[in-house]
Amino acid sequence: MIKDEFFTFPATSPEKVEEIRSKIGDFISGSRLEHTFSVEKEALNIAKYVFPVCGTDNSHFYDVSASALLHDITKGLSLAEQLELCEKYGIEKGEFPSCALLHSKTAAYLSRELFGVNDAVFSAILCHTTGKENMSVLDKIIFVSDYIEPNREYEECKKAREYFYEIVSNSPESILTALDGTILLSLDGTIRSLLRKNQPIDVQTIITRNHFFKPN
Ligand code: DGI
Ligand code: FE
Ligand code: FE
Repeated sequence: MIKDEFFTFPATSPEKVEEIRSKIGDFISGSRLEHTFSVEKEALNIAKYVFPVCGTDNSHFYDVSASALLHDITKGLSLAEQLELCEKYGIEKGEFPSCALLHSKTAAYLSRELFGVNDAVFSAILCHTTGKENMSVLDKIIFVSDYIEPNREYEECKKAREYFYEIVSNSPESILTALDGTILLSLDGTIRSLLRKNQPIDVQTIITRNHFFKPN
């Protein structure tokens, strides 16, 4: 049985998840809201395979829902608003401040202030864009479901989705290896897409990519 730090936290309550669900539309709308609900569905499905392997109890499904529902809560804010929140919460702006890179950090802090999310949920929201070394199982579930949820139509997302579910359907006991492999595919896809668009690559994206990279 794999012991993960995530499962040592007291779980988010069902009432808290319903409170979040009822308020999420005040922050995001349209396709972003659809993406959010799709990430929740995907993440709960992945957790259904992961939890038995880790011997966790079902109360932690509420952590999965809370993290998924809140992960992009600040995605609609302007860069100026993101920077204001960075100032307020003491968030490091990084070398190339952008909404793409700051929304995960501002979302984690805002979620903690507004909904009192636990440290496991805070971490999953905080690292959902660049990943990090030593990700918890919850961090990984959210990272992967954000990339492979069915509303994402990029070829690279579809391939990552196929890769993940092929492993899961053939050998469900390999789910944790499948998660790690999908994180690598996702980061490679993101880096390629950023290079095509001539965008800067956050140093954490590279660190995470190398962490998950397995030499032949
Ligand atoms: O918020 P989502 O669109 O659901 O997904 P996300 O949080 O994974 O990614 C948001 C955006 O961030 C996406 O357009 C790709 C971009 N991104 C990811 N890693 C990096 C990055 N942008 C830059 N400039 N550098 C990165 O390392
Ligand atoms: Fe995001
Ligand atoms: Fe997202």
